[in-house]
Amino acid sequence: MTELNKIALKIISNGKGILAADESNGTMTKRLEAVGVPSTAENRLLFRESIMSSQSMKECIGGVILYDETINQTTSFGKSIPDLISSSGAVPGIKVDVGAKDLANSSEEKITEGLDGLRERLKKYYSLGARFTKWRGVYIISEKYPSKLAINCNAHALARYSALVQESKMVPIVEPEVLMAGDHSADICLKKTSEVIKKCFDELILHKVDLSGIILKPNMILAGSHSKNKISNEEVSQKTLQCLKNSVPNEVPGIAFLSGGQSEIEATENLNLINKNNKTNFIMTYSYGRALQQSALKMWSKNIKDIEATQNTFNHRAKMCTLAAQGKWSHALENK
Ligand code: 5MM
Repeated sequence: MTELNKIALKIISNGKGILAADESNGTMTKRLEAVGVPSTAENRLLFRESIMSSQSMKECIGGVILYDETINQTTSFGKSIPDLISSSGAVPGIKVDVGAKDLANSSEEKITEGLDGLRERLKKYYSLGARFTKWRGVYIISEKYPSKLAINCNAHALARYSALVQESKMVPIVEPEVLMAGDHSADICLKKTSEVIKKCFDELILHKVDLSGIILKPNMILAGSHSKNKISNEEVSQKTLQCLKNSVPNEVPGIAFLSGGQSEIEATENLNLINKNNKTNFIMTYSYGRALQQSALKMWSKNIKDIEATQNTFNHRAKMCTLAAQGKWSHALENK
């Protein structure tokens, strides 16, 4: 077992999952303003240190993805954020892409940037305590999209990023997110997501990335958010498993899904069914942003000093997701 494989397994084994708290300041500002809290560096830290000090950090969360601002912050009780995460037994991680920019010659699509100077930034993040990283490519679905161009160049960037991250002794999370927006069917999502993931692995292999030392972070297979033909949760799990079984090499230790705009319950129920029906060797867990933090953020916004209520809400959500990562979740437990 390589060191990278050990780190990956530490993050995702035994029902543990990933807290994706890597919202850039722009996105975090939208999230905070939506619940009526001013987006200051102090408030962003207060919410994040509250949930990152909760009990479920020890029991449910194997890794936390941070944003550059947060990995450099010190909590109000004097610990650095990476130390706070490590002291709960979880692994600190960092988003290293600098965002999705318009793709030249296909301006409705995006290419994720951040390769320039990445080797040097990785050294700095390692010294701050990070042991894994994240890079997200985004793809839209329509009749003509994602284009071959977007599929190829995002896969190339994800592979170059992964190779550099492994060189720096950290585990890359490879996140190709096929967005839910649109009126497409689940079968179109299945076809296009499979194409995207397969191309990512072609490039990862070309770039000699050690596949046992990565974590894949894909979307689930869903009908578009405006589709009239929604499918059942059972079908979501079956199609998602079909996609991954056919496009992910066996060496990959685990898959940590993004929630992508699903509600907290939907994302939990789908993950639970995926695990119940999983006949592959892949660990299937969560790397949720919104589906882990939404309720906690709402609760926190009622009284930003009431840390206990915020933590209770977060603990419940994390516990439900961890049960789902083991196929042990139920509606009854949700409402207990
Ligand atoms: C937490 O949100 C991340 C993106 O932030 P920016 O758009 O501000 O850079 C995002 O990459 C996230 O990690 C994943 O998409 C998963 O989040 P969801 O909310 O889809 O589970």
